[in-house]
Amino acid sequence: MLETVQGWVHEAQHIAVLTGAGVSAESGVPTFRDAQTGYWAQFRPEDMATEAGFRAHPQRVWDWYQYRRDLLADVEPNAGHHALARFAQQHPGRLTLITQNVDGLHQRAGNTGVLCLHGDIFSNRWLDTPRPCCHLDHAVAGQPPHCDRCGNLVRPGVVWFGEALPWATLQAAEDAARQCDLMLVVGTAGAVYPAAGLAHQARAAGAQVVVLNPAPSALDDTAHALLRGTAGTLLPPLLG
Ligand code: BV8
Repeated sequence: MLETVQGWVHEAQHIAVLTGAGVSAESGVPTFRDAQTGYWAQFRPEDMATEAGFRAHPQRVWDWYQYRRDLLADVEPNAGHHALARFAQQHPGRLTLITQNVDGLHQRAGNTGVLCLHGDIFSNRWLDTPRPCCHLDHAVAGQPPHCDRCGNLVRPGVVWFGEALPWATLQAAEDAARQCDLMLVVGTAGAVYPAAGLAHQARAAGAQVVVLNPAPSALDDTAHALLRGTAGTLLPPLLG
């Protein structure tokens, strides 16, 4: 099956790649659901990655993001990230990279123009619409940092559950899904929407869909081919 998909990659004029947390697993980054270990095992990520969760427990949620940021400080992009970046550099305009990940590892591997559906864990923004008194660079240190004039809290610049994805990014991702002739779905459980819906859109628009995952996923039924394996072992031979 790998040889067949290599042939599809060779023939495809426009490849859309949708990645999830699994593509960073071989860098040592726990996947979104595996990240809950130790102290954090008692909390559900779906509850913490929400505005309501942050408003109810600002210091807990802020500390959770700091914990994840600290984990990311010591990791490097893996062979899967590098294979995607190399292909994009060698074939300008043929690959659109769409990621659900907030870890920045695709960009650190050299991919540019990454469509980051769920934001960037290393960015911050105000929780409430900032007033003139709110200067992010003057936010008073704390867990979380906040405006010392009006108490506005600083929050991570990611898309929480229940929040809209950045409109232009989602539109670009949907355009790529509908216009590609091959979609590679790499390292995602396919449980989070509207991101997971991109695989369905690609399939419906006539693209060949390939799922790369060591385990079954909710998107397996969209696939014309399933490659059971890890991103770090499959992407280098697949993309050359
Ligand atoms: C929204 C940032 C509406 C935060 C994240 C239908 C349509 C629209 C919405 C919904 C819908 N149904 C439900 C919803 C609501 C919700 C949703 O999808 N809920 C789920 C839980 C059912 N969606 C939303 O709320 C979205 N917003 O729809 O807003 C709206 C519109 C207008 C106005 C207002 C509102 C927002 C969703 C974004 C949430 N934010 N991240 C943060 O990181 O803290 S999502 C977060 O979870 C990640 O970013 C990632 O996207 C997701 C985790 O998924 P995966 O990446 O798949 O990771 P997971 O750990 O689950 O799986 C890892 C996989 O890797 C596994 O399959 C494993 O086998 C594989 N693997 C392991 N090792 C490897 C590997 N694969 C390859 N190689 C390996 N080595």
